Amino acid sequence: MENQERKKRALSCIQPTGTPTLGNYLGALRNWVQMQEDFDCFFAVADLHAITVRQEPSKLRQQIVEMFALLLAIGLDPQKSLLFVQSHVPAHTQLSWLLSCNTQFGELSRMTQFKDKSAKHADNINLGLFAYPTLMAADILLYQPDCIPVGADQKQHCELSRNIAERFNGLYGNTFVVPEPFIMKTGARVRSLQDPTKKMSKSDENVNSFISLKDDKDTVIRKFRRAVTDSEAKVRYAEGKDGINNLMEIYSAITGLSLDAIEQAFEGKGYGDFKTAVGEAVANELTPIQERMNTLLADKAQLEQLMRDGAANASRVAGRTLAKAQKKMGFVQL
Ligand code: ATP
Ligand code: LTN
Repeated sequence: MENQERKKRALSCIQPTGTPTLGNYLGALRNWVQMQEDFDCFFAVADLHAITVRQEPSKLRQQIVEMFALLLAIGLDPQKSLLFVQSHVPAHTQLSWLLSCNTQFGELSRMTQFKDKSAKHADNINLGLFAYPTLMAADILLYQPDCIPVGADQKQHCELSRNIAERFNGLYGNTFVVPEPFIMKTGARVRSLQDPTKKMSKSDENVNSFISLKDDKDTVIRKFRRAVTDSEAKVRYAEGKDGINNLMEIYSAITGLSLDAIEQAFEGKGYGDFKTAVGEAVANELTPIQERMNTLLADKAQLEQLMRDGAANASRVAGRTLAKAQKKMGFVQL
């Protein structure tokens, strides 16, 4: 309707590489659930991005299904948000080629994730790893979103997507909405429990450094109890207390309490009590998600149907943008 304001559109994706961590949940996934109330949302499992590093096919297949189930289990509702798997919508790879020809080698060389991953996988620095940001730009621009909710580490890729969109619009005429990255504050950067100067990452070799969304209650509490802290033994947020700051931020993100309120609540108590409280709060948040996930995974036919519906709806939107970009660049439309 003309006088009814169009809801702003949001899009984000998550890679099905390993089991997501508490970092992925607080930094990305949980915000998506809140956003679906106010935005017209598109969320995808970025399986094509996952193969920029070597994946075992049978494991990848399972992780894609599990990640899709997780999106549903955390509370994303297919009636409110469009949920799909990236590889089910061929327009992503098609647009990515058009965008590749409008992206400079120098720009891609500056991406810190490319540098990090090249160092980490020195035996497989493939073209896909280098071109990753152009595929990500295609994921985004196909759906003409206004904003991209992501963790802080994806800001550089989002900026590049904006630059690509602006350049394309400038060269060929207005084609893409230029989206804003949307970085949530609390829990925006959850850190490793073993080395709080690093981000919590599911690909860390030390399993005690991260909370997997599949960890059971005892494991969650045990990992928090082992978290690296400092020797002050005082629950307060301050410079140089990275470990405690991280635990306070996690606790705040889960309970909604402010950092001040947490300091007050744990006044005079040691780190042991605090770590147990954080562990319990996190475990209580994760248990119902794990239960829903198990129910969903038990009905593969229903999951596949939801994937099919998502792919069909996403393809309609993406196909329109792809056709527009092809036409503007001079391809012959049949
Ligand atoms: P990998 O360990 O394989 O590099 P990852 O754990 O960093 O992966 P991604 O799949 O790259 O996770 O990220 C999915 C989303 O989760 C992104 O939006 C990212 O910004 C966010 N995210 C990942 N790790 C964290 C973290 N520690 N804190 C907050 N957000 C995070
Ligand atoms: N690169 C992102 C995942 C990703 C994404 C996207 C995020 C792929 N395509 C589009 C937002 C929008 C990551 O590694 N977290």
